[in-house]
Amino acid sequence: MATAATPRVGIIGAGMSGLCMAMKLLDEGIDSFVIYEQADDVGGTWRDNTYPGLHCDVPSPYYSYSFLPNPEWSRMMPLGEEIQQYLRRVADERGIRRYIRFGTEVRSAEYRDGRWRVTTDDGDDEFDVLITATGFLRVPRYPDIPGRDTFAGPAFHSARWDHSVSLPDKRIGLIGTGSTGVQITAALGGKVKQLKVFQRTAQWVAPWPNMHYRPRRAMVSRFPALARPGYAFWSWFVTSVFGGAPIRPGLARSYFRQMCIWNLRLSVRDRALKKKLTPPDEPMCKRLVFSSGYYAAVQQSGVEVITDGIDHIEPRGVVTADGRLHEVDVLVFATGFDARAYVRPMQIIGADGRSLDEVWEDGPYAYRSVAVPGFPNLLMLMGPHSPIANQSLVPVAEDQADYALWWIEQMRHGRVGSFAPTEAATKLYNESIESALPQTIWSSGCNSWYLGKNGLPEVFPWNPLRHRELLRSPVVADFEVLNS
Ligand code: N01
Repeated sequence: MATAATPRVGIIGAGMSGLCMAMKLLDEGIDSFVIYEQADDVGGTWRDNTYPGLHCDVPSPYYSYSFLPNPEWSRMMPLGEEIQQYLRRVADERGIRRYIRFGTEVRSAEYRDGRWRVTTDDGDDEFDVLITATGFLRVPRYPDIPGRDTFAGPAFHSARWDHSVSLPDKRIGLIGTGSTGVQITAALGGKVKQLKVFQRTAQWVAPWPNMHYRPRRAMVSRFPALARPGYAFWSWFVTSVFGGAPIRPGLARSYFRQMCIWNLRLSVRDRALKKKLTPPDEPMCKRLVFSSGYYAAVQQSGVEVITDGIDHIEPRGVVTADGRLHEVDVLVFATGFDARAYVRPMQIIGADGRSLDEVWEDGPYAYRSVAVPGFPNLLMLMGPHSPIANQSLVPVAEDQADYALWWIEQMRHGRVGSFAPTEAATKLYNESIESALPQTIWSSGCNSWYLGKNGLPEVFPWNPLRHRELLRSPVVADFEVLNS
């Protein structure tokens, strides 16, 4: 139960990270919190994305909270709907729903007189600590293609899938070949009347068979401890191999490189198609795509990969630069997200009246991905430069939530009234990030959503384990701390 000194905590977002924060608070006996959720269900990205073929390309044993294994995974790579079911179950079983204000969008939050005043359409509320858990790929990015709105048929973003549209009898135009476009193509190729894939830049695709998990499912249901070795193995594999390969040359990088090259060579016979599908950049420069069905799908009859640039969209379909009209019945934009939106368009206003928009004018930055100078008692989950590249975000959220909890505990025990990272410590941290980034493969010359305004990737340039180390022991000297 909360004591008189227990801070009130406002959490924005009931996705994977917001739920994690709630569980950490409840485990410490802190129930003085409110979660704001603009939608009517938990789940965040796994609630919003429902496109055909949706799954997570991180092995399922490692895509669950370390303290709550999920015996229900049916495959090596979890299906989107299974992740959503898992998160729903977590919210139910841990009694989190009663703390959530569903259908309540936070318009703004302002730090005034030592507290955060949160404004929603339902009114204002005040908190000692504000935690943003809004994810980072949340705001759909629609392509800036002339005539986009003139298309006569159904047209929607991959993250806003219109399930009222029946697909098998349709000609579908799919714009975008990132992780999402590849998953949609693998699911629909050969199963719809026509699939026209508009590819601006080819992607390297690593094969990864998605095996079924039924035997394990039965066993883990009976003996949850059996999930631990799987979690430990995949934790090691994902952080060391996926985590190490992009940041330095070596065995892991060569392994993925060769895997992608041979996957294309062996899977695609037609030379013209192979040429079309050969990316101009190094494997892993863009976020690596994993799929064992993509190359087979693009070779199905009725599937065409179109590499001529898109000139415009008209009511009947897509017109490419060569003047050809590609007639389609449905248009899908798998064109990604505004990865720099973070909490925005919400207005967050700090102690000196400056908004996060103003402070982040040249690009989002943070102290160790979790805090921003001038914004006392604000903590971010999945903030700028979090280790998000081909990683499981669940342990990242856990580390960041533990860090937030540490500060909340200091407040609860009266040791701290307010805290915010200093400008100097934040500058030093971001300078070290900037000097490490050019050595990563993400900076090797490609266009990707990792890249920020200055052309440098906005990801964590070291092994994800270092992120854990950075958060494990808070450096109080890096903060301006006021006692209550
Ligand atoms: O988006 P993207 P995504 N005209 O930005 C193209 C996560 N995720 O939704 O490469 C034509 O990667 C663009 O072309 P180009 C994961 O972190 C995870 O696919 O810029 N094309 C590109 O092909 C992933 O990285 C899972 O030249 C245009 C595509 O659209 C992130 O989400 C599954 C265009 C956008 O690719 C984003 O993936 C799915 C235009 N005007 C997603 N504008 C997991 O399994 C853009 N494009 C965990």
